[in-house]
Amino acid sequence: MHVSSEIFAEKSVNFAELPSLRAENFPYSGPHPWLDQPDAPEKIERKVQRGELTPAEAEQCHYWRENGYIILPKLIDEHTLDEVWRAYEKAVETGAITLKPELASENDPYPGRFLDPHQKVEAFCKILRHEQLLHWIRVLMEREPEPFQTITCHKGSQQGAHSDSIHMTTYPLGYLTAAWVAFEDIHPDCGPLVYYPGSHRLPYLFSKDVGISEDEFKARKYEAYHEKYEPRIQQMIADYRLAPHYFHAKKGDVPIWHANLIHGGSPRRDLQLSRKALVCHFFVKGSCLSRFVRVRNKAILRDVSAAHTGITPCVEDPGDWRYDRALLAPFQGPLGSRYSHSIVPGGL
Ligand SMILES: O=C(O)CCC(=O)C(=O)O
Ligand SMILES: [Fe+2]
Repeated sequence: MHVSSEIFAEKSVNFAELPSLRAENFPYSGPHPWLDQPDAPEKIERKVQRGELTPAEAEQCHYWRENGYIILPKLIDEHTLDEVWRAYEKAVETGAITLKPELASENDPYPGRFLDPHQKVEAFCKILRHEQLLHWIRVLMEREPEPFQTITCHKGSQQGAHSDSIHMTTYPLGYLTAAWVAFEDIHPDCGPLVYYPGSHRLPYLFSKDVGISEDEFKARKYEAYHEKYEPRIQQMIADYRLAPHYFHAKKGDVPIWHANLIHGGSPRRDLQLSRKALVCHFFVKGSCLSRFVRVRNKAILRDVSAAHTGITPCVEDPGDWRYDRALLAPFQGPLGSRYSHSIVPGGL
């Protein structure tokens, strides 16, 4: 499949002139991802007629448009999963990776999550660059995926419901996808991933919308999100009567979700049950990613700046993997409310 890597925002941004990478400093810019646009159903059918999509892919595209996720049963084979997890456990044993306890209670037998294990255990790249997985993201985004983050877990995260766009925002908006890989059969009591079909069609909600200023984020970090953002998401779930779905996966099943799908980790009803999984986050070439942008992604910033303005990037020092403080602030502001389509309360 041919997909373009060119910078594609409709409006250029001079990164060097922005006071910070927050959405209120950005122009509103499309294009919205093709499956979020009003003519997507016709476009899907045209692609089938031209042989660019198989009927099965077209069905998944319609499903994505409607629900904000797709599920790919048994996408990753057992052998690969076992080999990758063994390599991960070995890195833990040898001390290459140290897992924090993140105990849910005293009798919680499992360690906490680990960010970016693929940087320590190369085997994870077999999944992060899995050809079929990348193919599906190309289908959904019409763009070349750019893997940038992984998270492993032995147990349910119990993470509050959220849209990934609050933590990882792309410019233009909507070009983030997440793939969640089940490394074992998922028991209903282990705290499965919970998601709200159709919630991706609601307006994006950013920090400013919920009253989190740059200073507050610097001072309070995630406390501010627990206190101000997560209750607003719960309110949206109630207002729009969104129904929770639980991902009772079989080993090797992979859901991919939309940048704005509301999801989280449901409560662990039985703490003795594990939930071995890997989350992979992608954006696409030609877009830029704010928040948790690491120095390696400066190349993208540089491309965007150079293409549009000829200005050098606002951060330096390639090869340094520290979080870049200048890029930590989330986008916020009017992008969400101007998003192309929304849903009616109770209309799902
Ligand atoms: O694994 C989970 O429970 C949630 C993970 C998640 O929300 C994410 O990585 O974006
Ligand atoms: Fe998430």
